[in-house]
Amino acid sequence: MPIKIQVLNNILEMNDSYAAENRSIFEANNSFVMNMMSSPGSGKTTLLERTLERLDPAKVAIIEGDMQTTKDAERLERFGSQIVQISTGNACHLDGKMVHDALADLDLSDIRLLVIENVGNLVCPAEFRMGEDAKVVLLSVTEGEDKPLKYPLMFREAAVCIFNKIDLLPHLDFSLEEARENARQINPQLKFMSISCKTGEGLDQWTDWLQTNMNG
Ligand SMILES: Nc1nc2c(ncn2[C@@H]2O[C@H](COP(=O)(O)OP(=O)(O)O)[C@@H](O)[C@H]2O)c(=O)[nH]1
Ligand SMILES: [Mg+2]
Repeated sequence: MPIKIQVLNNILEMNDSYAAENRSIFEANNSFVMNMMSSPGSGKTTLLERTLERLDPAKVAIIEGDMQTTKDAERLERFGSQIVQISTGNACHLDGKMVHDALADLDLSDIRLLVIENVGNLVCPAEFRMGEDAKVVLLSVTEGEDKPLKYPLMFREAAVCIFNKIDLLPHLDFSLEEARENARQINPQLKFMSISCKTGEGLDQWTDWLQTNMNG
């Protein structure tokens, strides 16, 4: 086997063993764990703000992944949920070990929902499992309908695809139907939601989905 491929396999195998350990910690605490992924600026942190306004913050914990700065964690601090920041430096994604290390700083015993906000990027985050129950991909309607076809792995791995910023649709040529069709080609099982973090449209469906999983 070529050496480069061997090395990559070893990295992914090591990642998977951390992911399995994380998984057993999540199960032992009965925490539903969601890995939130998107391009930078699609609205992950804003959706978390809207989510924390609607759920009991004592039951929610957050792991914030960013290459630089603690800005997102600072935006969420006011809700009072447990938050751990992971600064990835040059790494473009979170991985199983980073999440495993972050778990040392969280008490999951009362946590029904752990949200991991991944580094903003439609490519690498999809490749690294962290032991989560579900991957959620956000796509802002400003990004274009073709993104599921251009970045298929992320859409294949996701359980839910959220189209955000639908308040902007009147100003754009974006077709929700075309975007859904493109994503369905990649992943026929994908569940879709269309939301606006600005107007609140669609957020009930989102929090219903979360609550069903938190109680499950
Ligand atoms: N118009 C509009 N702007 C939004 C919406 N959601 C987020 N934004 C804005 O998009 C920008 C990036 O949001 P942020 O949550 O930081 O994205 P992240 O990088 O994915 O965490 C911010 O200026 C938000 O106010 C939305 O539903 N509608
Ligand atoms: Mg963010």
